[in-house]
Amino acid sequence: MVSEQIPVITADDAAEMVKDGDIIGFSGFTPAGAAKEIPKAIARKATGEHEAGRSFKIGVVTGASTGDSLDGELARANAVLFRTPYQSDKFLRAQINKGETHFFDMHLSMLPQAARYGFLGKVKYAVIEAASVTEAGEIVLTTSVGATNTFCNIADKILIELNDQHPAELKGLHDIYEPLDPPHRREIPIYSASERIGSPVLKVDPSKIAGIVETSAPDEVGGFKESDPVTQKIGENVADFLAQELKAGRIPKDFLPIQSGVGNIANAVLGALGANPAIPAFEMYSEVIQDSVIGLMREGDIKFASATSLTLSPPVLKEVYQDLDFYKERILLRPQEISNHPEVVRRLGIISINTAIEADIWGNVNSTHVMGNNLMNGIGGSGDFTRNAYISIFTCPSTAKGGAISTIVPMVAHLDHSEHSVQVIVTEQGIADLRGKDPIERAREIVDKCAHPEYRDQLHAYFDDVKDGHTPQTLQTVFAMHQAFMEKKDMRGVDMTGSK
Ligand code: 0RQ
Repeated sequence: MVSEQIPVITADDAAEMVKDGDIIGFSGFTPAGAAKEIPKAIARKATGEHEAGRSFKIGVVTGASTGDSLDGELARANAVLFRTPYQSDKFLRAQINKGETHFFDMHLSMLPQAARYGFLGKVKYAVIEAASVTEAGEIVLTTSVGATNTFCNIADKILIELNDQHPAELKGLHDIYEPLDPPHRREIPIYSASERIGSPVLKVDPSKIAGIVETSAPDEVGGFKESDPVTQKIGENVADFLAQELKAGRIPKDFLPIQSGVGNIANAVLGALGANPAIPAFEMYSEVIQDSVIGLMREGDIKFASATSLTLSPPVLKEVYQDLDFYKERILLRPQEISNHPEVVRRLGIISINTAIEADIWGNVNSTHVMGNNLMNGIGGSGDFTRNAYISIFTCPSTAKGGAISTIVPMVAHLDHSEHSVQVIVTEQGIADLRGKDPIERAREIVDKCAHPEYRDQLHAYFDDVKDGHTPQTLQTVFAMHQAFMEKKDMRGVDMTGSK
């Protein structure tokens, strides 16, 4: 027991407090540090309420995606009224794409301030995971910070999952700092990736803690696929490009901090950066620390990593906990408002590397919607970094679905990152450097360097002989390749010459 005032309760007791329509801020940025037992209990309550003929849905606000115990369970119980800012759960995604759950896609750095400003409605409960809690309300968080600090500050009540999978020695891994709101905001005083500006503990008003649920549930982080020849080649291309920039003196010789997205391509890119002898040991100022970072840290290729979550598969997290002193000197977890802060990204000169679903020949990128309609995950932190990066890079395989989709298209079917923010596109075919190029020069660069050879002629046919305008778009045919995929499941062989 923490104190007489803070009761230890069951997850079902906690769920009982939650009412239909409540908005809840849950901890979690990826499955790392996500609440698990209380959302499962809320899902059980929702099912019971629905069986009794009563409505029961809650607003679910988190740091980013979470694990199956949160998004999966609540979606299967049909208990999600709205969801923001990011998700990657297949059940929830299906509900969102059927129009059964409202989802609004937000830049992750902006979620905490939007919650503080009241833009998301009144947050009733913060439901968070902790490694330890004191009577005075000092909380050591677990494998992520995300927006947990903000949720605790603005919620009426706090419910804590005290998880004994995480050692008390985690204290010192986190750096909790929340900016003042306008018109009183000052600069975020971070001048290097490893700079500490806040507190190792999250301080909350202990009278707001409505109860503690004791748990032992591990983070629900899946493993990674071994990189295949395509992701391997993308990684090598990114590393070659950065080595070339270094040699040309366009990147300082000490190198710059790296931000890297999540997933298999991101893992392969980091591996390739570590393996390239021309690239010196570097720092990361990113949002997610994945398995590959830990290996590279061990080998001395990564000197320091600042992020908001430690998204590690169970065996790698175990390795980190067994040698926590080593990693605590090299890893720092910050609130997502700070890890992704545009001001800091611009100041530190971060090289951003994120993944596209598709890119167009002008340099616009779609990161979120398949064929323009169906949400995949969300924009995540990719916009926070891309728009403010020293060099912004997007990677993707040149084709999807066995070659039937070209990821290089005449115009993206949904826009997340515009041509004004995207500087470099990399596929397994090559590197398109868009800096200082006009639209036609960019189109040639992207098609010739990044498109799959099977699609190059038809893409050239779209713009080669069109002389009309600065960006010679032809609206009648701009989505002909997408249309062909919708009709016959293949973008190959589409006649784009009709555009002339
Ligand atoms: O589907 O497995 O059913 O075939 O999309 O594609 O190539 O496995 O790549 O897992 O890295 O995901 C952009 C979604 C890429 C992700 C995205 C299909 C493809 C496959 C996945 P299948 P891959 P990844 C940090 C920064 C946005 C947020 C972000 C993402 C599936 O990286 O969500 O960057 N990014 N956040 O077949 C139709 C196309 C397609 C396509 C791929 N053009 N058309 N389907 N697919 N291209 C994260 C955070 O902020 C926490």
